[in-house]
Amino acid sequence: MLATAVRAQISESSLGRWPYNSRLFRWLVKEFPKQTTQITHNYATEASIDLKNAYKCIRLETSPPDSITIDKELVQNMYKKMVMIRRLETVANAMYKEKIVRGFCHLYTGQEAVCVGIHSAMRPTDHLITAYRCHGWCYVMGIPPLGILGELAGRECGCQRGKGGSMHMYAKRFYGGNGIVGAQVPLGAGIGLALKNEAKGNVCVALYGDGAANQGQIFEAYNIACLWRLPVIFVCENNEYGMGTKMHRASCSIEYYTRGVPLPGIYVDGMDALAIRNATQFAMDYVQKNGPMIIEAHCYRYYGHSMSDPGTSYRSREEVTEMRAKRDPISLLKEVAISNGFLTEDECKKIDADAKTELEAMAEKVKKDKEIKLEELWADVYMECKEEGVRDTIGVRHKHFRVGKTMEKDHIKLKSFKPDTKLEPQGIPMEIREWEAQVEAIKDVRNKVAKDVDKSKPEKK
Ligand SMILES: Cc1ncc(C[n+]2csc(CCOP(=O)(O)OP(=O)(O)O)c2C)c(N)n1
Ligand SMILES: [Mg+2]
Repeated sequence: MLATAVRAQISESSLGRWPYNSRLFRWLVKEFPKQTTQITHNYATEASIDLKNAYKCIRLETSPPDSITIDKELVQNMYKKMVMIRRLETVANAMYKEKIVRGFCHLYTGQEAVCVGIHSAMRPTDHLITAYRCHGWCYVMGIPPLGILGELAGRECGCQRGKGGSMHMYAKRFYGGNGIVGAQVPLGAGIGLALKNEAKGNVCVALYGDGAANQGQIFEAYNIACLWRLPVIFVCENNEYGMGTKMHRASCSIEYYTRGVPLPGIYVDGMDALAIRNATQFAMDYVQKNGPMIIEAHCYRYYGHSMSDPGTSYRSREEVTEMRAKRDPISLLKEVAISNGFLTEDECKKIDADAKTELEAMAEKVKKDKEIKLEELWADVYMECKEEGVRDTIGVRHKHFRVGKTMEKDHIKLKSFKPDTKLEPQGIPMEIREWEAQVEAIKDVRNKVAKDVDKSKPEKK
């Protein structure tokens, strides 16, 4: 009976691949994990996944493809990263409760698909800037977990030698970790300006939350980025809550992807890492040719705003439980991986167990590490010191010196600071074309009226 059902499923697919989203197939995988994974394992090297309902688009003539071709390496990679981030946050949470991490700590749990999906579509030369909920981003942008945990605990092994803490971690082409809500968005536009000027075709991803989405500086950044056609993808990580406020109570429109007139926008299911990957790939191509666009990734945060917030006074426990049960991004990708024969249930368990062991060992290492010495506090302030000593240090002007490896030098190579002809709009969007046409029409009318007035004037004798 099982074999017949499975065979029927295989022949149902025109490509001879598993239609992972059919209800019967999901049921088979759930009921007979061993048998189905054995069978699927012999088949899959590649699979096509249907993403028809994952997007909504605005002000776009084309939209992201409604399917994605995936292979074993890609899915395994993405899955491992998501599990690693989940475990990283579990360890950070425990370290906070043990008072090893102090101060702020904003967990990313529940939003793993957003950073792993977006990062999987970025090239190694692209740039990224985000807000304070940054641990997942730090990891995908190349900070090793020990550097993240060490930084949270303020220890020497931290990626900023313990001087930055939770919200201030940086890496090559990764500009943090920013604690001032929304401030990273204009900074992201600035990075985009530098990239446009550098003219190597690189892109900046600038992220912000639904709670930041109503700030004026967001719209100012949209405006200048659109005017100068900057290669920036503005990503609203809509996790449905600000610090303690549901999105509906803070925003007159919760359709964040539509709100950047005349910027185009894509809404994507932020719990589906593959849909996010597809949307980002589309946006990467778009922004290089046309200038900025918005992606709204609709996700959900499982914990409170920060460690001091239990996260249950403005939402019910049932809501969180339901989201975890029905929309968990790791479970969703796991289902795809297993049903397409890219991973088995046992392999998934091993990935999780390995991540847990690895991170717990790192936590122990962090606990044994020490803080930097007091004299080092004003070291590594600048990448390159242009002045004599560290500016604005109280009393004595401290000498600049380097201790940490800090970041490898990888500046954007600016050609000129002037917004010159290279910044001229390339593909002018429809709204601007229409507006320019109207301006021309008004000019014509004015000229015509002026001529008529001239003609009607009596000639001077
Ligand atoms: C300019 C500024 N205003 C207020 C705050 C306080 N604050 C910290 S987080 C936050 C809510 C942000 O919510 P959202 O952007 O949705 O991010 P999320 O916490 O959901 O990741 C606020 C108001 C701040 N840090 N900076
Ligand atoms: Mg939010």
